[in-house]
Amino acid sequence: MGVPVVLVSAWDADDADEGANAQLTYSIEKNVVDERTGEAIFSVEPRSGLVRAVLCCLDRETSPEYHIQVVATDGGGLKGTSTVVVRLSDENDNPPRLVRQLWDLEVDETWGNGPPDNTTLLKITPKDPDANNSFFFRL
Ligand SMILES: [Ca+2]
Ligand SMILES: [Ca+2]
Ligand SMILES: [Ca+2]
Repeated sequence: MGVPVVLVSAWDADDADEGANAQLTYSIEKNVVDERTGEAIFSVEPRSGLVRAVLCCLDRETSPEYHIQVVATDGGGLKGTSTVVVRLSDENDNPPRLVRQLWDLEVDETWGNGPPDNTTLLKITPKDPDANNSFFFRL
């Protein structure tokens, strides 16, 4: 099923009372496929134009943006298309990683009362693929 993402709607100038001249069916022409399962990530309800996304497969760190092409087809097979761009917002779903497992340094024993001013002992850099990070360090 998936979560509703957007409702697309098309308009057909033909007479809605004349056969299926203006009876529209929605479909997805260019879909995005999950690389692991081969499953289509988006689906559209043929009558309403409601586009849904399968939540399992969305990952901003892998694909921050998706482009799909939605088509409206009338009863005579005439088509109109448009592109839907879906941008994922970020969830904090990745732990930060320190770039090294072991940090090895030597400290002068005369620094017992603190090192001279402006001495950088070690600069620790974490890596985190999420978009907005603020880190707290603790020894
Ligand atoms: Ca038509
Ligand atoms: Ca993620
Ligand atoms: Ca994230």
